[in-house]
Amino acid sequence: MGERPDVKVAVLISGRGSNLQALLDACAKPEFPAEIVCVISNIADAYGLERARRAGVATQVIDHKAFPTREAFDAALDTAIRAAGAELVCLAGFMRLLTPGFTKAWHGRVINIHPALLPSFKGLHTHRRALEAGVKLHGCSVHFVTADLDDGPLIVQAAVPVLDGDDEDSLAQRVLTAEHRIYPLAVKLIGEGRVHLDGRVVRVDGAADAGATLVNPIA
Ligand code: NHR
Ligand code: GAR
Repeated sequence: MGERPDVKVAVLISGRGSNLQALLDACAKPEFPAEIVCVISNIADAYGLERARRAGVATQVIDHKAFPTREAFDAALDTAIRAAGAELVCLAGFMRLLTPGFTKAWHGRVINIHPALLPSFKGLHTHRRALEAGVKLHGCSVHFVTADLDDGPLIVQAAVPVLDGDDEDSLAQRVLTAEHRIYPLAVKLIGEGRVHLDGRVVRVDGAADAGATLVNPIA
């Protein structure tokens, strides 16, 4: 009584789907306030589709190459997402830029996980570029999606150290572990109705601040 229904989520993927798996695992817990109603991939053999099937979640392949324009592809996405009854769209390694028409129609209801501490390292190859830049702290960000790439309001971020001897793979793995923690957290906060968009800034109700300053290296 008085409980809000679970938020219905569509997850869009293009690949291996480890972030999808983290969301599936979170949603399998009875107290988690979200339900994944469909997984959509633009790539027919994305491994994430197998993860969804195994979890008993409906899947759909919408191949961007089958459409004459980006607008037509996005219209097909929109139709499929609405047909599934989704209220929130989670991009999880989804590799196609969304058109302004789509991001406007879904403003405040599409989120993405990006493997960098935005606004640093927008775009692709974030770990390589972080190593080249010599940053000592790197990480990941969950943000609302707007028409501008990797530019939307930030919801949750996690920082990880860059360690001596890191290569792209070891750094990616450390960041990915943090992604699997903060993506379900962000969906939980939205499902609980605690996330509020205020222009470029997101407010999270009733959240504690991180306890500590992360310094790297320590000497
Ligand atoms: N769409 C909009 N409008 N805004 C964002 O912030 C988006 C987005 C779609 C996806 C995820 C993203 C990332 O976190 C994302 C954010 C794809 C590209 C890209 O250049 C860039 C960023 C992201 C996803 N895609 C090429 C394209 O032409 C295709 C690349 C490929 O197919 O391999 O769409 O990094
Ligand atoms: C993740 O690291 C995600 O942050 C990143 O791709 C990986 C997908 O892994 N996303 C982007 O770079 C978006 N352009 P996954 O398929 O195992 O979740």
